[in-house]
Amino acid sequence: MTEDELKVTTPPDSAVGAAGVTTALRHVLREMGPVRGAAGLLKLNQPDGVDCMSCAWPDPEAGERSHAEFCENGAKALASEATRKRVRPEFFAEHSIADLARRDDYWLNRQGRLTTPMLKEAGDTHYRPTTWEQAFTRIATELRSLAHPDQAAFYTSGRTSNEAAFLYQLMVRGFGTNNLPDCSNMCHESSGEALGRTIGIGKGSVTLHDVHVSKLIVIAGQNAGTNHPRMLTALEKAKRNGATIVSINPLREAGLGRYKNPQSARGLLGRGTQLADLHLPVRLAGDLALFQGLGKFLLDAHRAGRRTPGRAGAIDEEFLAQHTHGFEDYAAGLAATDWADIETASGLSRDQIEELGGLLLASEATVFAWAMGLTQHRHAVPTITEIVNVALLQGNLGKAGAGLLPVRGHSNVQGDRTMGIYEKMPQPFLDALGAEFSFTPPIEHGVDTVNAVRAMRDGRVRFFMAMGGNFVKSAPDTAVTEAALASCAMTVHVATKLNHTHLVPGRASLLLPCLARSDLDVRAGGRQRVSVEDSMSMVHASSGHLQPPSKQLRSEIAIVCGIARELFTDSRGRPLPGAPEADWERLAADYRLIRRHIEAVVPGFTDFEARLDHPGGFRLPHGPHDVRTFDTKTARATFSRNDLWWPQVPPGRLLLQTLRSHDQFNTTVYGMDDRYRGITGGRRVVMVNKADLTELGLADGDLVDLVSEWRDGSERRAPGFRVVVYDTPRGCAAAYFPETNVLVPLDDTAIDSGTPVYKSVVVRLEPTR
Ligand SMILES: Nc1nc2c(c(=O)[nH]1)N[C@H]1C(S)=C(S)[C@@H](COP(=O)(O)OP(=O)(O)OC[C@H]3O[C@@H](n4cnc5c(=O)[nH]c(N)nc54)[C@H](O)[C@@H]3O)O[C@H]1N2
Ligand SMILES: Nc1nc2c(c(=O)[nH]1)N[C@H]1C(S)=C(S)[C@@H](COP(=O)(O)OP(=O)(O)OC[C@H]3O[C@@H](n4cnc5c(=O)[nH]c(N)nc54)[C@H](O)[C@@H]3O)O[C@H]1N2
Ligand code: SF4
Ligand SMILES: [Mo]
Repeated sequence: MTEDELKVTTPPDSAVGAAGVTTALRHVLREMGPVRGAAGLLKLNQPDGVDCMSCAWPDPEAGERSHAEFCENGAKALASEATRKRVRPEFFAEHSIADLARRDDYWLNRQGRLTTPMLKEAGDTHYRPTTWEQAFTRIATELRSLAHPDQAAFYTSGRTSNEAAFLYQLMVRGFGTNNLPDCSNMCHESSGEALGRTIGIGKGSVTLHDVHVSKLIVIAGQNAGTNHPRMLTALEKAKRNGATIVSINPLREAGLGRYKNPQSARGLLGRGTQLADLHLPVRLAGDLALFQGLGKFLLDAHRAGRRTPGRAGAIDEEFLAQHTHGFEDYAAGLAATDWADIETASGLSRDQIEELGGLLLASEATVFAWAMGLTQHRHAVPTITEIVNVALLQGNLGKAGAGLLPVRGHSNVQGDRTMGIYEKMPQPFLDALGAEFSFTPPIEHGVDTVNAVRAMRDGRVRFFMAMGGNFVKSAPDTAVTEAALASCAMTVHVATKLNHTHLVPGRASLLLPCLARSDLDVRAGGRQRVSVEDSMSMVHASSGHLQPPSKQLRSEIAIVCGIARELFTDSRGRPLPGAPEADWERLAADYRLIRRHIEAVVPGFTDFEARLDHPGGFRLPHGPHDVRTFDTKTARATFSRNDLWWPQVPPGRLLLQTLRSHDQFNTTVYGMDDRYRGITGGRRVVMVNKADLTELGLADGDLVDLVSEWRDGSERRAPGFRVVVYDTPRGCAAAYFPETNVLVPLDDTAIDSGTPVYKSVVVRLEPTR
């Protein structure tokens, strides 16, 4: 793809419609062909079918689903996963690792599904085929050779099923470490941290029904039209029930403009439904200020005697008295905060903020939704606690149509956490795990993603295993992360498709191909299903049904069991002293046995197997939502007092956010078109406000290098980006991830969550020489 093919047009003001349907079908036909394609699509998100592997948006009640219960990006994800193309051993014989490492993610992904376990030993230039038994022995030998279990780290990406995740963390803890970094560390960690300390549970409180009956839905820092497309259907339903919708975003994302529902003739042919009633073009990282402004507005309105329908005043004094702690301190903090600072930090006028304040005042039940636009900033945790503050003020928690909704990314990232994929899992979980499998799990906290990179870089971690994901491309500071990974004695990758991380091997490296979610999974105990948990704590079954790409593939579960058996048992299959007591072979043959263990260890899974039979699954308990109980120190929801902070950008510099286009799933690039932003045919673009460009002496179409400047004086460069004039607030710019990850300093992380600061990188634009 050359930059000459890059085309920029005015972004459309509507989303989906017929263009979404044709794009989806084109991908499916090209990758899967008509028969396999139709079989795949008809089972996607159906109660007896496959849970969509793309995002974590929930499905409607089983009885309310249509025959085509998926979106364009779900179809693209399926096409990419269930493609008929194959990467066979001959491919690796033909291409050296160094040769493949020069290809981009788009090319790598298009080569197809991995088919054979591959091994690279020290000195090898190529991956070569190996057997599963050799692979397992090789891994176990390497792990046993480490001086301490903490010299190994085990990453998880969020597509892994509950069952695989549960066994994986059991294996890791059985080995003796809590080094379980995951994609969540780079994603909603800030939300988990903020919610954990304020409402006592790190998960969102909202159900799909709440969205449907909400009066006001505030969506901050989320591009739903691209990243959670079926959220638009839920918003359309809310809208028909009378909801008002507000978008808080530096960009005017097309998804919250007019929505053309592909499942109705009106949507396909007509003008569609206008979703957002109000758009607040907040400055990058300005949401803390904005929500403080909203808090001030509500308190002033309350003092002035104004009322929210159904309440005695603008705020819900009864809820505050019964359920919260720390209000006085919070209010004192707000009183000391200046409107002038709020305006500077947010880039919004007081009038604009008060317009949203007025909507809050008029709403009986408000939902607050957010995603990466809020979580990937230095002050992400305090920012999200300010959303909680505003929600608490009006009692918008634990009642129909209201609540807090961090919209998760990967389809099972929330479930993986529930299953124990967490470097600092609470002690009661570890105790239950130890009791169930008669061993003593390690208690010292492990490394998160950024700390895993640091530990590899510094030689403290020498073994790295990844259950899915594309670690070197998704982590920050690409050059540092690559060097860190390459310094390991062994890297192990369980994956469906080839990506760049597999081409940055340690001294030895294993590439283990696994079944994907849409693949039929038949084990000794018969056809298997797995379970997943979505953004709204709904746990349900997923059963693959497509013919797998190769007979050699194993499920993630079978792979974990294979390694664990080698690591923990003697030649007769008897547990070694101190190892978890588990029958790894039987667990790999019949996943119901895994679910029985989950039931015994993880709260909320009573009667797991039977409840999984229920079409649509079941919901895990959520204290604040269900009964207004809060598992905090004071047993109340906690207000937070935060200093107003926002990033200072030196003159001549811009604040850059790195985000997704409409044609990718994280590091998997499906194509070159960001249709909703009017940018097609290329990805090396940087979107900049017109006035900033003029001031910088640049023009639309210029070719520039992006150079990030960090506070320690270090600089990082991403060369050759085409400038695109775009509607974004002054001082703010945007470019796609993962091309821009080279610019993000490893040590630039959010306070208290450790999430890389992917959405506010200080950069200068230098004309490319
Ligand atoms: N098709 C598709 N679906 C996906 C993914 C994918 O890559 N492709 N990825 C999945 C994953 S893992 C995740 S985590 C989610 C991500 O879903 P999103 O969070 O929607 O993803 P981003 O593209 O990072 O978009 C961030 C949005 O926040 C806005 N924003 C950036 N900074 C700020 C800010 O400071 N304040 C405010 N108010 N807004 C800001 C941006 O303009 C953009 O609209 O999507 C999931 N679903
Ligand atoms: N600059 C910047 N960086 C970011 C972000 C950002 O907004 N900006 N977002 C961050 C976020 S929110 C996230 S979640 C991370 C994502 O980080 P990761 O989860 O590490 O990355 P993905 O691109 O989702 O991983 C894709 C790979 O997973 C493998 N895979 C796919 N399906 C399966 C499966 O079923 N099983 C197995 N074993 N493997 C599979 C394939 O090999 C594929 O190449 O990136 C983060 N990085
Ligand atoms: S909204 Fe997300 S989970 Fe639903 S079909 Fe689309 S990509 Fe899949
Ligand atoms: Mo994510």
